[in-house]
Amino acid sequence: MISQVDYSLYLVTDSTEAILGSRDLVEVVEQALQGGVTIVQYRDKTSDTGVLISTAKKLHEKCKQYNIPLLINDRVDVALAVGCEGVHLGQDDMNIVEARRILGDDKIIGATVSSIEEARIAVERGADYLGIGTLYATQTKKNTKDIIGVNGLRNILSYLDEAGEKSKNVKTVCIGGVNASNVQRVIHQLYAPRSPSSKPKTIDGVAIVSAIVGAKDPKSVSSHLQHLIKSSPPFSKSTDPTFWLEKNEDEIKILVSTADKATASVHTKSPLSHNMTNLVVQNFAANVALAIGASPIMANYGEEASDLSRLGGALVVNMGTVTPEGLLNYKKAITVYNAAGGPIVLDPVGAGATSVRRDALGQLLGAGYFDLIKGNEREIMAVARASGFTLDDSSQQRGVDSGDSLFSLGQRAYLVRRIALRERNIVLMTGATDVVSDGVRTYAISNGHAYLGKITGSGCTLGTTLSAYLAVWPQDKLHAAVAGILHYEIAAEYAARREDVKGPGTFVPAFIDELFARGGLVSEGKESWGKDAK
Ligand code: 3NM
Ligand code: MG
Repeated sequence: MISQVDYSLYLVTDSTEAILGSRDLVEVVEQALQGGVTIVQYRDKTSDTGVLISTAKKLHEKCKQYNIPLLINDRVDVALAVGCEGVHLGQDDMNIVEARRILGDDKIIGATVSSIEEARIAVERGADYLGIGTLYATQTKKNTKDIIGVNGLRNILSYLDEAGEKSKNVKTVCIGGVNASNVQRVIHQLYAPRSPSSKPKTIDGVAIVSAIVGAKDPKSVSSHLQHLIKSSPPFSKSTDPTFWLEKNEDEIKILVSTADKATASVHTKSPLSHNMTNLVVQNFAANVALAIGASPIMANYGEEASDLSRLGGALVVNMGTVTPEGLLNYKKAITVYNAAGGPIVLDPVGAGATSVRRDALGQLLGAGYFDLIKGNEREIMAVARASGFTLDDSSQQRGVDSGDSLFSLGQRAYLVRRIALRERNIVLMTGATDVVSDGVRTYAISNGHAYLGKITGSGCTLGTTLSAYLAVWPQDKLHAAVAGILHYEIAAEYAARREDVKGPGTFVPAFIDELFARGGLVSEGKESWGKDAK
């Protein structure tokens, strides 16, 4: 029995007024069983032992009908009395070793853990599975020890992956705030290989209380959740990357021809570029979007996102002038775009500059999936930290300007690739040479012009440009990004070469003209780009 347990949709019950209300728990659980939950934990922190046993017996009868295991939270005695399949033990409950002695090897014993150390001990003591949390803050359990987020979970999973056979094989579920709006993204983000070829340890299931027990229709919610768990999220449309560029002329030719096609597509399809951007660049970003053939809307109010997300365009979240209210608006928009599968570009402007911005970045990374994250070196370093990497550099970003590079091209490429692999997206680090990667293929592009560093909003409007490219070229988001970068940077080169351009001021209008003129002509600049990176 134990080896075949399906942990994928793990229902944890709750009998409180706030969640169960006046309904009958056994009926609610039966509906969830009909909807497809794969394992049930009876969790009741307040009832007397007699009530616990009689309810558990009824639940066990129902579960047996559906061939689904029933576990009891905390109470080894209740599990014994009922003869159900096992127990779930919190950190303050009976020691796993003692519970095992009482229950025997055939019963399932699960343990709540929220750190690597707790995970190590639970595995050592013989837990069959770990309930890892708290993923997100939840009304259901207010006295949780730590909110560890996707990063904390990933760290525990990587630890288990590398700490020997026993921990590699232990089953895992995540718990805390999981619901239909985030379940696919959470599972997607918890798949975090260390290198392109490695198969990481993945989460075996999601444990859910309120989203099922508190639902009006637990059956349909469970079956919807089951469907979401089994299918890939709407934003993961692109094909799996399969190679890694080493100065490959054929690949460069493909990129050039793709870039031309994608550029033409932006013109013909005129995708919506929904910008939630900072006060400084709104006008410029709208002009750039128009010049490349996209259809811009500057809409910072989150409530507008659900209508806009249905129009086949893409969203830019640019946190250049972030406020608490702005952050709430971004989160709303991110949730609806993720659900609709519309691409999102995150531009973490000045993310390393203040603790407010670092915190905002952490919150955004926890709130959704970003198809592409772009930033200068300091910003991408802040992203790396927020994504759970430890960097030994301590330099403090001053403004939103990029500053001097601290790293070699190879180091920058390595960092970008690692973040992309972890976040399962595209990461672009801009600079004199831009490095862009999907975690497997990594390209370095040396186009552009120094004037781009002398005007405001050149990074932000590149984000706007990339959103349009992602919207029209979802089949390969990395190629879409490369196409957008080339369009943008080759236009800058042509603009800077114009006789009437004398400096940054005259560069801006010339640049907009060249962005407009370069539609479909990316291949003209090909002799000057395509350097590869490792
Ligand atoms: N244990 P919901 S969080 C029972 O972190 C429980 O160990 C947690 O409820 C932990 O799915 C939690 O309604 C409640 O957010 C999860
Ligand atoms: Mg407990």
